[in-house]
Amino acid sequence: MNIEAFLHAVKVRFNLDPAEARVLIVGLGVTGYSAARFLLNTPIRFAIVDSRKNPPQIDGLREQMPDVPVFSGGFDQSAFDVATHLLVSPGVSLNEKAIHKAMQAGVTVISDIDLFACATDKPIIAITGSNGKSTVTTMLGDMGNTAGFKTAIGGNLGTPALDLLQQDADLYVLELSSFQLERTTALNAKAATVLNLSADHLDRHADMSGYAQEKQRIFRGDGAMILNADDPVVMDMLVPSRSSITFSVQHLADFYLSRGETDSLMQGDQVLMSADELNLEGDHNIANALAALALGHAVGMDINAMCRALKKFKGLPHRMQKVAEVRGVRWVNDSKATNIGACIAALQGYRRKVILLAGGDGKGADMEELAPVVKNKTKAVVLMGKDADSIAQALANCVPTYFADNMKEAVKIAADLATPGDSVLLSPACASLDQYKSYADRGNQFTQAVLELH
Ligand code: UMA
Ligand code: ADP
Repeated sequence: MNIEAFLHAVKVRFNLDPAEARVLIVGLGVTGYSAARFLLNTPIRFAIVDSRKNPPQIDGLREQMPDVPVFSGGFDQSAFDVATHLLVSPGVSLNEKAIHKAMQAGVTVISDIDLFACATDKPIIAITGSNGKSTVTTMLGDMGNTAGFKTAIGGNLGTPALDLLQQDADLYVLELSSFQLERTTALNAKAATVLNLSADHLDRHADMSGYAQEKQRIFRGDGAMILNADDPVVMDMLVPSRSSITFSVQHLADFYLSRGETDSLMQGDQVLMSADELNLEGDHNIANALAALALGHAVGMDINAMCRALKKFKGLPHRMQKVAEVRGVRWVNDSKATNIGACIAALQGYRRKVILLAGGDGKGADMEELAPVVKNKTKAVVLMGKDADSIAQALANCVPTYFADNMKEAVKIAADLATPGDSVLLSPACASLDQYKSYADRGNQFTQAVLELH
């Protein structure tokens, strides 16, 4: 990193002058810790606050930077009182009283993504949307590396953006959540997309339009806008004066799916590859591939190299992942379906009715939206977790519903209901944290329970 250029950028962008600024990092998860490691190599003074008594990264931090002040076990007002800038982690709501008060007093809120954007002059591809972010981000990593760009991928995907700067990359691909975007102003991605929009995180955002507005912030700057022509809310974000590329699985677009004897991925009138060559289930994954092609094209990746990478792409774990076939029943792990849109996309891919395992924390979404597709595509639903009762109410009169206390029980109920030729799909439409450590833990417990059926 060129430190002079970085300090100049944060001064211009955020009036952040090391001589006077005091940055308070709010949250000591992986984001807060990465920000602390980054700021330690600059002259900027900072402290950290976390509401948890034992924040996850406290031991590493105390060992690596014993002199940095850390306030834990609450949002200590005295820490906020002296701050000129707050770097707020994505897991912390901006509606927190201490943050709200600081903002009203004129303190500037920034994000780790802002610091990242000020620290690099390399091209950035930025990806958001309700579903498909991780898949498209990972596809682009493979495509970029195949096309000869040293490509680093991260953000909401897992590796915090600032840690990516340690890699010697020519191109950065960032998956960004609405929480990250909500507090980011400095990003000027060379290519950015909102893949799709469906209800999610309505426990944190006031309503769908507030959620869409946060997502739209990914287009700040003057880079290419990559837009899903099948999603009217996304298409409304088009700024006519900007360069834009569309993708669609329903009709003609810059990158689109042509249906025929063999379905093909197309760019204009050029056939790029057949849809069968993509080793992934469902139209939603074809949409993801088209979005990735459009994003790669916007930053100058070779189209043939991108297609080569797509043909090798095997998908990510916990997303429509076949776990086993037991006594003629196919078991599929889609634990990453943490919202309604993902569950609907999963169900729509099936021709024959499935047994669905769902439930968890619905995050305030209206589960009635699931009813039509559940009616058409499932023969029974097994529900678990915090919102099992309210989902059952929303699905009343659609199909028989069953309740399970845990994953093992849910798998047992589904196994009793299934007959050879059936599929059992874990696609919960809910977050996992009410009963599991993470969506991956939920998916692993599912896999384990299925394997024990043998
Ligand atoms: N927390 C507190 N008090 C605090 C700080 C955090 O209780 O003072 C809680 C939060 O409410 C949250 C948890 O701690 O439940 C983690 O929050 P965090 O901001 O410390 O999270 P990080 O460890 O920094 O991880 C974040 C993203 N997490 C969230 O947005 C909740 C990670 O996305 C991301 O991979 C990481 O930054 C690197 O960029 C995870 C995620 O679940 C995978 N994202 C959501 C999603 O994909 O739906 C948005
Ligand atoms: P994200 O990072 O946005 O959560 P993932 O690629 O991890 O996206 O996929 C999350 C869930 O959404 C999985 O259940 C997956 O099958 C589903 N999914 C992936 N792409 C799409 C899409 N374009 N539209 C709807 N659902 C999708």
